[in-house]
Formats: sequence, C-alpha cells, structure tokens
Amino acid sequence: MDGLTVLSSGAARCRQWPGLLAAESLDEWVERIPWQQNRITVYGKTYDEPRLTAWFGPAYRYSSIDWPATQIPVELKALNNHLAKLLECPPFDAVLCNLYRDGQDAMGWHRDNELEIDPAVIASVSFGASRDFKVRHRETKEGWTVPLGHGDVLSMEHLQADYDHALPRRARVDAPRLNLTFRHFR
Ligand SMILES: O=C(O)CCC(=O)C(=O)O
Repeated sequence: MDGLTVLSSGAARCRQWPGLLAAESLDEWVERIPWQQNRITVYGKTYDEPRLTAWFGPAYRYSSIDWPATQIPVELKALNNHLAKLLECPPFDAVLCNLYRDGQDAMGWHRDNELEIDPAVIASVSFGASRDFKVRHRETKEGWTVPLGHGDVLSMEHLQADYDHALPRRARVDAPRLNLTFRHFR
C-alpha cells in the first residue's frame, strides 16, 4: 500500500494513509498510556508543556525533558509491527505518545533531529480530533498543511534535516487528539 504522497522533494517525503487505523478507539488508547505533564524551559521561562506525553524506548532527552529507558508495552507491539510492514522497515525502537486535550494544546516548530534518532523514517499515528500538521522548509519557508484525522498514518521520510514541523493551536477544536510517533534509534 503506497499511501498518498503529500510532500516529495529530493529524498524528503511524507506519505499519508487516511483512516487506515480508523477502527481503533481513541478512548482505549487514552486509557492504555500512563500520561505525564512535563515542565519545559524555553528562553529561560519554565511552564507546563501544552500537551500530555509518555515515552517508551531507550533513554531520551528533548527540549529540557529527560525520559528514562522504558520497555515498549505489549499493547503497542501489534501496531509497531503493522507500521513496520506498511513502511517496509524494521519494527521501531521507541514511541513518543502525545495527548492534545483540545485545540489549546499544541507543539511548536521543531525537528526530530537528535543524533540518536534515525531520520530515514518516522511513523506518526493519529486518533481523535482532526488537527492540522504543518511542515516547513527551513530555508525556503515553503510550507505544507496536512490535516490529520482519526486513524491516519503519516510517514516522515528523510525530513528532519531540511524541514521543521508543528501542530499549531486551533481555537475551535474542543476534542482530544492522540498522536503516537514511532522512531528508530541508531
Ligand atoms: O502530534 C503530532 O502530530 C506531531 C508530534 C510531534 O511533532 C512530535 O512529538 O515531535
């Protein structure tokens, strides 16, 4: 299954499989994950990160957050294998789980470019409210908006060197969205 190509430029590519996992229940995924409210420090100011998160995988640090190593739970293993088959890659080693409680929760422009993360393919799965996922070239500022809905799978392939991505606030969204980002460690 090839998916829709939503961005393709040189080696960089994003593919989307709309509704591929639509049979899954948002509420069940919310219950399965031990959510955590982290504090982040940006430009010397510390505040609650505007989303809840959980991490499974080797020890990992992003922004000012230190995640200890944690096993990927059995509930995520079937999904991991499914994604690996879809994307023709080995099963992923790590999963970052994000819960956006409503449209006020968001993620600013960033890249997943930590040295230990393999940028060849990152798989993102969304459940719940539809939200705009934005991608922007770091130099040309050319941008893409990909609405991600319930059950959508999105691949980010060789994207992290030249592109930033973000999930902006949306005042009119009053329902939760859950996102799982599967990564390979190297
Ligand atoms: O919620 C999303 O779709 C993106 C999450 C994200 O960019 C991240 O956690 O690095």
